[in-house]
Amino acid sequence: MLIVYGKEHDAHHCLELDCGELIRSWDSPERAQNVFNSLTREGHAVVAAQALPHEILLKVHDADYIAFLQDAWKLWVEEGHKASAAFALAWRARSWNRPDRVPTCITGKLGYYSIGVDCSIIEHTWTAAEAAAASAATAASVVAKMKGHGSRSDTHSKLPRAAFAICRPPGHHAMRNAFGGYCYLNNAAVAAQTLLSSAFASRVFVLDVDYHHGNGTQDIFYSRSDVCYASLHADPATEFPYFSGYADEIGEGDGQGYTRNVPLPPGTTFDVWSEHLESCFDWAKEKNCGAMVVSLGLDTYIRDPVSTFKFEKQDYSALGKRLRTVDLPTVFVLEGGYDLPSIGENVVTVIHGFEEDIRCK
Ligand code: Q9C
Ligand code: ZN
Repeated sequence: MLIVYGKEHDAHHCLELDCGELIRSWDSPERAQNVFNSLTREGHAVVAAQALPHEILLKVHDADYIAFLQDAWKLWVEEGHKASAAFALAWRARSWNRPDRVPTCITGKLGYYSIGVDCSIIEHTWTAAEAAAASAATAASVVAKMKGHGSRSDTHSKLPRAAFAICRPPGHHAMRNAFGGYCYLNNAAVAAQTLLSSAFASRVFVLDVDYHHGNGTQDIFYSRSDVCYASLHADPATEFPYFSGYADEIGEGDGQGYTRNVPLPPGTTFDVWSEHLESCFDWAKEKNCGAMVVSLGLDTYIRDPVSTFKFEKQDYSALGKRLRTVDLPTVFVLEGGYDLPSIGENVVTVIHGFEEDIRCK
């Protein structure tokens, strides 16, 4: 499978407030390096990302939010802050509702444009986030341009019509106008929008298999019917992002019925999870999507340090196989997954499950 990767993520490793302690973020550069090493060791070809088309970015994020991300580090330094990570200090409470008031100082803006303190902004955050989104856009463009009959496969190479973007920082928690959950730009949304804007598909299925609910992807497409968003994840009553991902969130306006949430209890195994995955496929089938974007988080793994789900190694092969039978042109986008010894291997297992019948011949 064609892999898209950019090294620019390396310089982004921010601080995170985790269980009351300030730590180096679980989202480390080694995560993406491991995925890159595992995929290249298996012989998958790698291309560099092309420049990110900002007209695509501005279809999924607000212009003032993008300007904030680009300027945040400069403002932090200009205001005389010495700390190496820019953190917010306050957020609007529920009854404190003045969205028209945008703070002019950086600490105020950080609260206005974020969802929490589990990540921060450092000097190279924008560069890394832009490169990750560019990788997602490039992977989507590649899939849209692949040769082959109809929409299904590249008949020349016999490989499925698919590409994999090694995105870091991840994206699915990034909302239209807020960062958080290690995410700044929503890479999966950029991929979906690229498939739509290139007129490759008129509706895209975004399937989110990360351990956490993709509140950002849901937010961006909540009132649109050209994207179907389905997510299986840990129950937000007890897990990040806490305020989004309940089963009764189904979309609104034109988007009503185009969002599906499956919250699952701590300790969920693949057997139980995959039954609910089937229900997501049944749900999506009627909607006539022309392409699929998979938000691939590996934090469902039993040894993942931030999660409670109990996926085993072979489950990732079964997942890959099942994704293939959906039979849609597919863009994979890397989301979470924090167990360094396994993340690369588990990604490879998904991809090889997806390509299995071809690779065995
Ligand atoms: N004690 C993604 O997987 N909190 N983001 C973890 C664990 C933040 C995860 C704290 C979870 C965000 C893309
Ligand atoms: Zn996650």
